[in-house]
Amino acid sequence: MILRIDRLQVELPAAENPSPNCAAAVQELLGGKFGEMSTLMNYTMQSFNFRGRDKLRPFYDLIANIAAEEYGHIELVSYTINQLLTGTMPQGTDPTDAPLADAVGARNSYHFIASGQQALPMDSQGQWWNGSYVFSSGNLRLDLLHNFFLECGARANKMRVYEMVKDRVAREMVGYLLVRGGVHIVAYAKALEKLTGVDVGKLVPIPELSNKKFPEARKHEEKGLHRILYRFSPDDYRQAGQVWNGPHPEDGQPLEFVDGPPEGAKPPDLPEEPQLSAPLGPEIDKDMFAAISKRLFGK
Ligand code: MN3
Repeated sequence: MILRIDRLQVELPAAENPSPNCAAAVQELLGGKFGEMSTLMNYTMQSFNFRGRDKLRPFYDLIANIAAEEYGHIELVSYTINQLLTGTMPQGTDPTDAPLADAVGARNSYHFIASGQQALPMDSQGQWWNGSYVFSSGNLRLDLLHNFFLECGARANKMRVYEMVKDRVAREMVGYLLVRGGVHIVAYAKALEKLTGVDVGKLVPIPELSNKKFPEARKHEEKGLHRILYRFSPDDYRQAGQVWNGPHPEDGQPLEFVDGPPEGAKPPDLPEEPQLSAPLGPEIDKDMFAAISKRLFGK
């Protein structure tokens, strides 16, 4: 079962400069091959398919628990896209004025035609996320090696999107997810180390750029978030702590398994899409509305 908490894992600010094309770029981190939908579904399927669970319980607990965290990551990226799309069509609400005219020039027209200026399960090129991005081989070493690679690829994509999009909402989201993705890289490295004895930690960081170069990531690392694995369950997945322990491979600080999810923050309230849902725009005749009201209610 999945328990759901109506909080975002980290607080997101409103966009300062909403932009459809920035929103389109951020879509890669949601529905791209290396996006959060892929990490979510890879670890979810691997946990459902896990054989030898009782014998290999710490590895099962690790993969299943990280899958739960990824659910909150697709939520964070979606809210970022929504913030970047909110307020980008400024022409008002009269359909004859073509209030969505600017959307014709947007890279992703699905944002304006197929949704109400909202996130969709697709990548930055408008290609739908698909199940072929999921790798679940049934071999634990192979799956862990794949997950390590997937998280490193995801990290490269996050850095490039950060370098493309300057708005604070995108950078806050990427900064936080660079830190959390970094935890997952180390977690899969530690898992491979415990399973085989190989020192995968010597490979990190991939790419070589440190998270500390990104101010929005650095502030979380200064609070120790790169050392913390959260346990996303009221009572289960406790043996993940048998993998998540010892020193962090980059700064040698001790890893910590925290008993519960992060405190998180309230999700932002998104306004209605004015072009479709404004029954009382400035052009509506208030006298006519009053006359209808009088006929119906007698006053
Ligand atoms: Mn993630």
